[in-house]
Amino acid sequence: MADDRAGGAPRCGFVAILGAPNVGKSTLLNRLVGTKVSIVTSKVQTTRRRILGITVKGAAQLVFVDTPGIFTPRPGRPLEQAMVRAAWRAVEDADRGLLVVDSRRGLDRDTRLILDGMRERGLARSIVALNKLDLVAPPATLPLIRELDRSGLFERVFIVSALTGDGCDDLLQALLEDLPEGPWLFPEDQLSDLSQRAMAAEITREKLFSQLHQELPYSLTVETENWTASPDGAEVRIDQTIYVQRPSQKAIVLGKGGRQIKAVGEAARHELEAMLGVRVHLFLFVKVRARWTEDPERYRELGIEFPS
Ligand SMILES: Nc1nc2c(ncn2[C@@H]2O[C@H](COP(=O)(O)OP(=O)(O)OP(=O)(O)O)[C@@H](O)[C@H]2O)c(=O)[nH]1
Ligand SMILES: [Mg+2]
Repeated sequence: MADDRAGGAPRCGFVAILGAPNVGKSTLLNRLVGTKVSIVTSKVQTTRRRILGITVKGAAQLVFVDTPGIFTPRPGRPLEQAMVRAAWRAVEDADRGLLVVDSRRGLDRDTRLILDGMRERGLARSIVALNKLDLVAPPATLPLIRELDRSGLFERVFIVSALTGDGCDDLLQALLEDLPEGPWLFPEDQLSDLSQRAMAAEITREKLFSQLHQELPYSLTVETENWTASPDGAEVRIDQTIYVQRPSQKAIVLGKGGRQIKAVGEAARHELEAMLGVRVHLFLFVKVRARWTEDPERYRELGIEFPS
């Protein structure tokens, strides 16, 4: 890859993508990296951990950090507290913050909370991406841009649609140009820091989030227990456990005659096969663990710290 780096001294840096739940952070990460590294659903609080998405352009390696949406956690919900804490920590560790705002929602309570948090932490030089441009008329974003400008926290504002890709090239270019000089921190072909096992669990969780309703997705977590490739490498058997909190939830996840879990398994298997390029045999088991959200072991599997 010597040719690729011929553009000058190597540069590398971390950009943390932060914002309120559901504003499109993970969609934007996937768009900027050019491949799916973080799951996306129409529901809030999809992302639960810090996830790296890495992209290389010429001499530059840009490491994006996807974070859980930042909101006021409800008292007594340790998972929510851990998610919000993981998000702030990722932002504090990064070279730069990229705040994503939903152009339609504007500066709602959650986003104002984030602006306050950025001020408290002395985070400046951040960039804003006003997302979901495809859903608003551009002039409607002007008051929003003025207000973000007045906050003094941001160097630049970009108007983008992570869904269609509009404006995303300009944003990426600006972030690349700004990277500090320094050696690359990851191998050049690495796209993410999630192991295949963890990504496989995330994919199943995405399908559960999409197919189940109301509060149920927030009551479950998925872990990959076993991953066995066939000797010729053409097939893989993956066993996963879905932890729920109550027997009634287990019944819903299974569905009548096992129909629900079958549909989830089918959707997850399709995506895993496309991702891995091999035949996948996916086995899903549902276990009731009333207090899994208070079990540090489950947090370790999730890649976040148990709130102490
Ligand atoms: N119309 C439109 N929808 C978008 C855009 N970007 C994201 N979405 C949708 O917004 C929803 C939330 O997207 P995510 O990427 O999961 O949002 P997030 O900010 O990562 O959400 P959390 O992880 O829950 O905090 C999904 O239904 C996306 O398809 C966009 O530019 N335009
Ligand atoms: Mg997300």
